[in-house]
Amino acid sequence: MDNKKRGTKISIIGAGSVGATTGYALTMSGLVTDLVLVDVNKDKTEGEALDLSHGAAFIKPVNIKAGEYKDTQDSDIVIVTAGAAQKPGETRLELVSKNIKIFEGIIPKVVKYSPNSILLIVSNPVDILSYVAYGLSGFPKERVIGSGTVLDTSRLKYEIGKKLNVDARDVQTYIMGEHGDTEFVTWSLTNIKGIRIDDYTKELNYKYDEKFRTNIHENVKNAAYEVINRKGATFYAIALAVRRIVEAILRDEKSILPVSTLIQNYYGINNIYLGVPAIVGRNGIEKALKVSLSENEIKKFKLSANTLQEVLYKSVS
Ligand code: 6V0
Repeated sequence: MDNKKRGTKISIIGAGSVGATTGYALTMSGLVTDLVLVDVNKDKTEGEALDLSHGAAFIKPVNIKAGEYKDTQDSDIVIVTAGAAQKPGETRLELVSKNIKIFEGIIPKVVKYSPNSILLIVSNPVDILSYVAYGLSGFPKERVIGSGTVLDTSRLKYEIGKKLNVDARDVQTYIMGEHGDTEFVTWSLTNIKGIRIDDYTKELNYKYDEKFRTNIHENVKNAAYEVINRKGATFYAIALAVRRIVEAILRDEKSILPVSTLIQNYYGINNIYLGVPAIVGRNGIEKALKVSLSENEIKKFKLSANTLQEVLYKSVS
């Protein structure tokens, strides 16, 4: 594969568990014609590229390469999953200074070769690093997207679906705020395919009370810890979440996804990246949507913003 773009090109910086699994999800999606993996660990990256390439007989053609930054030239989307991952017991926010340094090395090189790309940030803490990438890249805010609470929202739909014995895809709801410990459930917006959750649970005789809500929120908030404690990392579900965001972009779907985006004048919060429902299409974030939250949810949103602002302030000052 030369560097010239022929079809749809995606580069993934960081070919660890999340990067490689995202590559796998993308090769199966049929959305991509060129996939480039870049990582400081060359052997692993070459191994991943070969392993992915050997699926050639079962997928639509994709040129897959373990490369250098020059090979990422003219990417449509550059996904960043590089960096230190959470160790058991470590919070996402504890990763911040290590990963900011790594981003200072990565983002300028990405921008040099793909000045018109969309940056999709996945490394944690994803809201902070999306903001850092926004600053380092000089890209407009529309073209720097964090995976935000897309994964957490899927976990929430799974939990509610399991409790109410209904298809997770019929659960309409969001986790908003930080992808991390201060994230919260927008119960006030939650419905089952348009039916308010309190009506739905009443109709089907489920108890919908504070205990129900707290239980689900705790399970979602602690989901990553539960997986990391058992298998060391989470990667399948995030890879599908990333694939979903990529799909919305490449197909110009105008889908509403709770990605991390620059917050401006949102319940009095400004200049921070946080997960909020946004319209995602070929231009990236087409619009961050201001949703009506309850008093309690607004408080939680502000707490999430303040927590991240403090971390950001400490790590850049
Ligand atoms: P991993 O398996 O350790 O992979 C990280 C990769 O980054 C390794 O292969 C490293 O060699 C590589 N790397 C380190 N420094 C550089 C550099 N300067 N340039 C290029 N590559 C580099 O971690 P894993 O894949 O499990 O996680 C990656 C990141 O994704 C972590 O920050 C996780 O916390 C984060 N996740 C984010 C999620 C989300 O919802 N946003 C979900 C899961 C994980």
